[in-house]
Amino acid sequence: DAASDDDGFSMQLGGLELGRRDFVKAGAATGLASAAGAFAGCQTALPESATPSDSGGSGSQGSSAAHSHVVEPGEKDEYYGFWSGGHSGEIRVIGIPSMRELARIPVFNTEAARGYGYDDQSSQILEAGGGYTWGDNHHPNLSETDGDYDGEYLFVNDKANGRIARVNLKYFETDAIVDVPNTQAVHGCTVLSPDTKYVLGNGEFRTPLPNDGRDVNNPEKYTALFSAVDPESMETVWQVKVDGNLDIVDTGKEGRWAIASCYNSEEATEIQGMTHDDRDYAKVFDVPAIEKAVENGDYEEVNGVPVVDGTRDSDLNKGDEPLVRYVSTPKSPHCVEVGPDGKYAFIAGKLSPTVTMLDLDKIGEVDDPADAVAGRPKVGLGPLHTTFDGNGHAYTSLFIDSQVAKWDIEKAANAELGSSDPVVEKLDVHYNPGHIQALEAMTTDPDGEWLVSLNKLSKDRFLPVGPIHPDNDQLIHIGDGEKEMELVADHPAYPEPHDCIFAHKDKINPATTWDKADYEGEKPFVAEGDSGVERTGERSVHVKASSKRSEYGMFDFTVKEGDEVRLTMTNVEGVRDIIHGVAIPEHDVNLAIAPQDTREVTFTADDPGVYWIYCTYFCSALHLEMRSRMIVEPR
Ligand code: CUK
Ligand code: CUA
Repeated sequence: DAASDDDGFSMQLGGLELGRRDFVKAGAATGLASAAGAFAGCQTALPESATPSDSGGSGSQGSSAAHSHVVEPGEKDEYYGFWSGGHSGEIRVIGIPSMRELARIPVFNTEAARGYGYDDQSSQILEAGGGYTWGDNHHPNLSETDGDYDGEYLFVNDKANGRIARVNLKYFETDAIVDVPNTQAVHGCTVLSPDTKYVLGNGEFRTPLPNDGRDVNNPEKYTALFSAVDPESMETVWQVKVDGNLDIVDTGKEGRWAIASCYNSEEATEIQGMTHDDRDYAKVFDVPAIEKAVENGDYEEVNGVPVVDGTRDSDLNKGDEPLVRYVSTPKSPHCVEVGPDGKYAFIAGKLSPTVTMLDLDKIGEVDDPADAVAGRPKVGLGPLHTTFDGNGHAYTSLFIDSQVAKWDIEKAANAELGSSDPVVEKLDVHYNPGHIQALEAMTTDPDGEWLVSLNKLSKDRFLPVGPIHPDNDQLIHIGDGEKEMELVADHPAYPEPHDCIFAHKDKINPATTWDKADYEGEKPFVAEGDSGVERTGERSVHVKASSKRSEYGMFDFTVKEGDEVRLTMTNVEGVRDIIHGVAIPEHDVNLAIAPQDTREVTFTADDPGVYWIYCTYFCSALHLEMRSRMIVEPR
């Protein structure tokens, strides 16, 4: 029961249960510059009452940074950062290096400030994506051309409902969500470099195939799928059935290899079984070989998708060109990242203090995929994610040590497996980093300079806001990798980012107003003077109106009780940043319309009466007067 659980927790800590105050005092008295944190267990980070340690944590870590991240008033950031929002379902746009939040892009969630999930178009995107009201997005990816970000799209997974969404970076808006068939949890997600041929999604949870009630009590028949989605049509074009599950994925730079990590090769359904064996594996997918198998008809169609068999015993894995190579790794690896030159895939050990380097030039040549292991530096406790400065260094987050380990890639390739010699430097970060990301680290030409460590816990770093704390994203200066790392800023993050990706501002070209041509044929453009009400049926009307500062195209309109009202509203402004909103009290109507855009909403006018429509965006000195009346006459 709960009470004895609590006792058990204190007991686990032995005599180390110190109050936070005592602990801070003790730390100060002994002149410790850093304290606590390293005692954290793998799955549970312990509170402040852990042992002081010289190797980890950051309880009293301070900063008087030599490198400023301040962007002066009127100046702009150099980089866009796109943060996954975890189970908030959104993407956040943050300027680097200032760490200022610039925008939130609702993706799997509804969001009132932008009217997302309120107007018909965005409601249809959510509906087509399965009709769920939330998602758990972890891995944002930017579309690439020639291995570099082309600024067109951002793709992100939904772990909760097995989906992938696309954000149109012209408008910073979600424009498609695909509910990937046959898959329950899309976790790893990446684009196939160098030209975004596919968006690839890792099915993490194993389920019966199809999951329609068959085999529910036969876990040995469950399976996990690796999925390829077409980035334009957003349709799932093929899937690969594998042994074990799939965690995270990245691709080589040449469009051939996709490398995924796997835990639970035991295929167990509870943790004891999942952690029974000593080893797991990475899976290396040969994309052209998979395409060939699909072309040859070597698949089973399940829910409209060709599913090829990539399990170890599959005939398709027997020949010279196996679809999937299974590479043995230490137990429960976590992230896979491919370095900028595409030579190595870096597979973080999580339970093992090492990172396994897989030689992608060799993986297609060797008989035993284990012979493609090119290095395995020992970097510290709990390695989760790796990023790059483009100058030969890798930086790996250490979840348990609460540190970033910087290490030399070529040294690691030449060192003995398990050597810690390649480690150049370690920096204490706040509690329990997950992803770390450096500028443009996923391209062939990373920019170095800044790195962000996305730490899961903030504890006492910020003003307390109740028991649910923000995360702590820390900005770290890395320069060109020749100098020491320096912690520059803390940044509180609302739950719960996992990963982020950075693009230089020159690679992103957002529109400042809408381009009518982009929705021609889908929605009308209601010019001033085109406003009016048209009865379209016994119980339906179409209301069309324009909006500008500070009036709607109609000061009032009349419908009948019970009418289904389709309201089409255009913002005819040509000036950027003049948004008009449409709020209709007691009808759950909420539109946000950017200049030259049209939004539509359909609702029922159930109750006779007068309803004052008002504008939600403060658009002019007469914003409060920007009103219209919906008159609902009794039938
Ligand atoms: S996962 Cu969250 S910290 Cu979903 Cu990329 Cu590693
Ligand atoms: Cu339009 Cu306020």
